[in-house]
Amino acid sequence: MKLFKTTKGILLQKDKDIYILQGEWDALINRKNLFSFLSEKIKSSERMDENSFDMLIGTQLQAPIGKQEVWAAGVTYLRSRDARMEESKTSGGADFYDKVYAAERPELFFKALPHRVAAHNGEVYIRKDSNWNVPEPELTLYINSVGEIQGYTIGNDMSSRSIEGENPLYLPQAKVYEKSAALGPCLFVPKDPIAKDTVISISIKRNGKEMFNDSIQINRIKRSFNELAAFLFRECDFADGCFLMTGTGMVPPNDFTLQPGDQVDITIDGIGTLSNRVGEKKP
Ligand code: DO4
Ligand code: MG
Repeated sequence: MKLFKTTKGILLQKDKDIYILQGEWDALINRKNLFSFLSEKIKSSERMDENSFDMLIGTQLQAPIGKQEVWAAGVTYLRSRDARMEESKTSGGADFYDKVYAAERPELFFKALPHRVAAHNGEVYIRKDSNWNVPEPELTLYINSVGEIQGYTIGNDMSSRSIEGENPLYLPQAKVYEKSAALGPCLFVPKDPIAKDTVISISIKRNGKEMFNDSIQINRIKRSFNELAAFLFRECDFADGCFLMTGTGMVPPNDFTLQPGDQVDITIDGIGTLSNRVGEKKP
């Protein structure tokens, strides 16, 4: 099932059927066995026709987030480790990426508060003080307040490679700024954990021309999703649950940087496509 958060309320899509759910987003999603709860809830929920659904999704869609913090895991795929070792060669920081890939403790960092998160079809920003910017397509977990993964969405962990490459201690500036994250288009709530052969793919277009595309199966990740969630919940409480981006397995070639106007489309099997135009913070 898929949950869509709109300015007009919460919509649930189950195969071809659409339901309007009563209730508030955070209270609705933060529970044990969300799939079973939603399966019961639709029995007493009003239906919506496909045209009204398409109209609401086209004009009123929000990111599938309420009050949750967004966290991110890093260097969970070999491709990310290698790209970061390369970009930090001259700063002397390369060893840190190699070590964290192999270490028991994963890299976890705070990514965004909800107001910095772009929705599907919204703008993501690149920093004006960075000359090397990339999107990071990442399967993103929704974890309830007791640490259990209840759903999935598509995440874009926008990153400045020049700032992080200059010095790994600049990571928060490379990663955290206005509209440096996107989530959407929906929260996917499957009966069972997401399939290990799920494919995540990215396409970047400039003036309609494709500049980069790539794809990877999520089973290429070094760590399990439960392991990442468990580390995050070790010493943090999340009253409304939280979102955790699980790291990128795709990095454009070193001569590529995003420009304002670029179109970034990230697709994950079973969830959909998260589309964002690249912009910059207004002065
Ligand atoms: O080590 C810095 C961040 C890594 C990251 O965001 C990723 O691997 O996706
Ligand atoms: Mg990332």
